[in-house]
Amino acid sequence: MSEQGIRLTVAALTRRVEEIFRRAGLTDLQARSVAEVIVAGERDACKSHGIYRIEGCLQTIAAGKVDPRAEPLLADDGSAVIRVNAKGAFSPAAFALGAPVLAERAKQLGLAALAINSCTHFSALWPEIEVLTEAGISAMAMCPSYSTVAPAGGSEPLLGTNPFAFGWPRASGQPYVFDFATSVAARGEIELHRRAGKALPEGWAMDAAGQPTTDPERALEGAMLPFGGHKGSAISTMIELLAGVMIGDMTSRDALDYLGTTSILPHHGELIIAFCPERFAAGRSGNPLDRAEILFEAIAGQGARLPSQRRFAAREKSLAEGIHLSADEARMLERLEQG
Ligand code: NDP
Ligand code: PYC
Repeated sequence: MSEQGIRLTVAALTRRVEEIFRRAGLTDLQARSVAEVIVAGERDACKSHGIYRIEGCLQTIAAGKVDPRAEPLLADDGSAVIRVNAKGAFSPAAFALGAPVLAERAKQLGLAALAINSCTHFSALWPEIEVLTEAGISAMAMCPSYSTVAPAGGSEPLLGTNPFAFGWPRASGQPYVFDFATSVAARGEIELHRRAGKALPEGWAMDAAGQPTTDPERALEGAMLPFGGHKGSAISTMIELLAGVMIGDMTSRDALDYLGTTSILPHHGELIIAFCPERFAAGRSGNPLDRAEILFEAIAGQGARLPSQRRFAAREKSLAEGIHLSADEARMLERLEQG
């Protein structure tokens, strides 16, 4: 293989990743949905949740902390709260089951929520948000993780990197979507810095003694920092409450106690809240989707970019030219295919 690496179509990479997961014993639904979310990360240049995550998934299966044969179960009583018990499966399979009901219920009632319980969660949240914006629905998604982040003013891991994502549908073109860890950076970024032998930027993490560090190894042993000081710390705490405590699932501390390690993927729940903008506007002046466009144009008019623009540009390139994998990544894929 050339040291330049290889290019694969999205479909070809998805087939290969799906096959790795089938051979690891996942059901068809789990293998397909997990492969799709990982390849979406790679396609959109979100490397922290791309193919490097395959090994973490396989290690979590081997550790018996995710159930490869679990069939998630939907519980729908016709109300605004829809539940999917993942029964120990990977979260994308549970979301795939609940998402169509969530979108339909948000259109019917104006507002609906999907609570996913008992899942192993490793993915970016924007693929889920985009399913809902494609259905004309605005949505937010959030979940705990496991304790790796110190609250603002503290020095010990307690909160997770707790991602938060939001999406707004746009009639023409790509949706407005943001999706970020509530820590300064996703833990996956620290791991990628460690693998590349690169120092972290200042202000990402503390070592185990509570001192600032730019060494990824020491950061992984110590604590990450929330983004925006007390503001990020409060949003992260809200996620622990809504997507942990409120839905009767694990907080990040519970998840770490359950696993006893951060070397495999965390087990907890997820909350997705969906809104129908037209139902909320209820005939008041101005169509909400049209009014949103005025805001987006004003942002772009100042030369600022919208979140996800980088990602959408990467997607267009991947779809046109194929997904580029470095030689090391291509070798990793081959190694995992050989079992
Ligand atoms: P980033 O900081 O890379 O990006 C956060 C968001 O901000 C993105 O929507 C990004 O859009 C946007 N953005 C970045 N720069 C700009 C800019 N200059 N102007 C406007 N918008 C901008 O994300 P994180 O590293 O915090 O998180 C990465 C991923 O990790 C997320 O998808 C998250 O869901 C996932 N994650 C998952 C966890 C889990 O437990 N499952 C835990 C933590 C994180 P763009 O992509 O276009 O740059
Ligand atoms: O990147 O912080 C992270 C993360 C934790 C769990 C899945 N991704």
